[in-house]
Amino acid sequence: MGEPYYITTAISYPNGKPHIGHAYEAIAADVIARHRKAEGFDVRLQTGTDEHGLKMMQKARDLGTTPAELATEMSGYFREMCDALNVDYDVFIRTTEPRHHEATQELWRRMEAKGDLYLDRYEGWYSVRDEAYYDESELVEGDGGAKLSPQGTPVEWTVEESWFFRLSKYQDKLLELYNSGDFIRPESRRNEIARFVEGGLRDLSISRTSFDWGVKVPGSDNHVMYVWVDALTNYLTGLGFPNEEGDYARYWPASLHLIGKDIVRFHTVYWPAFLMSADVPVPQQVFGHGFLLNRGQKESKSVGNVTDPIALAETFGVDTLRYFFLREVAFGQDGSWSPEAIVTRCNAELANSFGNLAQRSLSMIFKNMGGEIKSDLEQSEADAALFEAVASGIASMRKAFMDLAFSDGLDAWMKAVFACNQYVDEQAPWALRKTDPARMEAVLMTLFQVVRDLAIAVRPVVPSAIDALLDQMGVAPDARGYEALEKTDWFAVLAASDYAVEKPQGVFPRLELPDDQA
Ligand code: ME8
Repeated sequence: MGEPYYITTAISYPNGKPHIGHAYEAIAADVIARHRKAEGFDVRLQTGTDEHGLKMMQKARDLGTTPAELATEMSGYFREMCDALNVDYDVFIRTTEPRHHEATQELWRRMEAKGDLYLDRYEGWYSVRDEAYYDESELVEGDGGAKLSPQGTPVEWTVEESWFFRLSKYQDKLLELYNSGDFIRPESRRNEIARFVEGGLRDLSISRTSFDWGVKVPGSDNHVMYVWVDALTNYLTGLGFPNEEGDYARYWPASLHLIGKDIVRFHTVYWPAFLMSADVPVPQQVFGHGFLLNRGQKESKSVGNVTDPIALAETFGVDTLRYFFLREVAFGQDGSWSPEAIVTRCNAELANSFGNLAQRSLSMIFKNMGGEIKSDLEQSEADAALFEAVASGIASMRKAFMDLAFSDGLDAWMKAVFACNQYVDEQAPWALRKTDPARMEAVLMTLFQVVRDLAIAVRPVVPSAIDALLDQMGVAPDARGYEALEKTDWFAVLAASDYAVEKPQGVFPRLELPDDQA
């Protein structure tokens, strides 16, 4: 078994249906997971829903239902979204599960045993929308002088008895963690967090007494834990914590927490401090991705531009959407989408470039060689040069993907596709059919191989379309990982296989803008 690689998404608030930002994060996490699998890692992907807290309680009250019912209904939609987008998670966790209460209470007990918890009175600002406490100095002024959180959400003055966590004690250790490696990415977010922590940390209020929708504090029955204490612990619960054998022993510490930029502070200040206090190793990396905007605008109910990601995938295709998100957005930065941008990008790159290369190569093999794959062929310099160009493009792509630079990686992949299309035009195999059939066969077999390799390389991004393509090429389902890309002699690969080309059918159809969006 390969090296373990445990990746998690944020767990979403199921106070409504999933939006496009949720889809973006889930897709990115799935592409990372599939890519690491292809690279030979033993991958585990976890996602889920974050069901406690005031925000859930208030939403349920507004809807005239209970938070438990609301969570169950909405959590189902998040799971459906993952299935619809081909997000192949290993664990879908809900924080209302009993095993999660146990894990969180155990973490609490360990922090308490360390002497890091004390009872006091909290007086300060709280944003229900962010489920976050803010310092007076962090607040900004909204319309009419209203006080808002730095995220622009309303805050309310809160006074109650509360358990506190000695966050201040961990300031130096946290700074050491940020300086010792790649704990926070991208760099800009690392700097932002380091500045925040250097500015001094106050102890954190970590329990509430004014409502009861949460995990009970051990020994303090009238307190429920602050929702972020319980939410963050989901990453441990999914591995069977507090049982430290089995999955926990294999996969903890997590390799990567993939989250959005708005919740980096929780994951890189509070979470590692809780873990240090409980003597649990901290995760290896937290990556804060950017926000996805709709034509440059935040989606919101008041603007009326909220998009259902499942409907979007139905309109344009799941693979298309996955490719678009990773190709269009520089990972870590904000990105913008629109129907026109999806159609333009995916037609140019998937349909016209790669799709067309695959379709015309396989059609010629099917028509002119009866779909048969041959290996006893003479290689020309042009063939060797193409193999070289494709191998180096794929190597760059893999390197970029290891570094989570998806857009750059796909750019390298696309350049290799261009080289292939140029090769087809220059070699003009259709003209060789009568004049030099042996050469035609060598050209078509060269194309077969580069299409196979380019397909395998991009499979983590567009898995369904590539599987349909590899089926048509007779590539066995268990021969689609990156180990299939290792080779010294290109034609020898064909000799060792029982590939055959079926009547090909395009796997990346040309898209058109739907009438209502044209
Ligand atoms: O924050 N573009 O849940 P959530 C990209 N429950 N990503 C976006 C986005 C957008 N427009 N809007 C939100 C929570 N996200 C907590 C997490 S983890 C222990 C608890 C991202 O449903 C957001 O940054 O508000 C977060 O990573 C994820 O979607 C879930 O957001």
